[in-house]
Amino acid sequence: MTCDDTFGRHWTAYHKGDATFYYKYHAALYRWCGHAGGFTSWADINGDNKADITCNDTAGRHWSRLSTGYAWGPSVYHGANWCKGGITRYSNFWYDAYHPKAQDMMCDFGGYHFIRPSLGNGHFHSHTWKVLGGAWCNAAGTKYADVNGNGVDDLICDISGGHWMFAH
Ligand SMILES: [Ca+2]
Ligand SMILES: [Ca+2]
Repeated sequence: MTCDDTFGRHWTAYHKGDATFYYKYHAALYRWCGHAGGFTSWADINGDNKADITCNDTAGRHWSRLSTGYAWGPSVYHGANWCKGGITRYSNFWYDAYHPKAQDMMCDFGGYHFIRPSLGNGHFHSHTWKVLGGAWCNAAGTKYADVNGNGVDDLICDISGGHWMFAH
């Protein structure tokens, strides 16, 4: 369970295994991703089962800090003008036998979907691939989840009560 506010403050609640939680305010992350247009999303980008914090903004800039459990690695910048005007999401979409759980950087832009695969070490591939040949779904209705249970996420579309899926 995580909480992020517009001032760039971040909290997490750790389940202690006895139905109680340990709440931690991350002072080290204060003002990280608190700038205008910035939004935080949590994803395991290096595939070590610890959710990492990412920052994405409306200028298409992206940063991340790897979780070491209760502390954070240095801020890593992943470049600008990527997914500007679209919606950046993180998904374990790319099959990578060496880092089977590392989440990739996805961009849903109108009906088009793009991926920068995770390199499994907190960095992303410099190249961007288009996921499908043509337009499919829209950015707001696009979701990623592993529906068929094969270890990589499938592409899901929910629009106005209709539901579609591209399984892989
Ligand atoms: Ca991680
Ligand atoms: Ca799947």
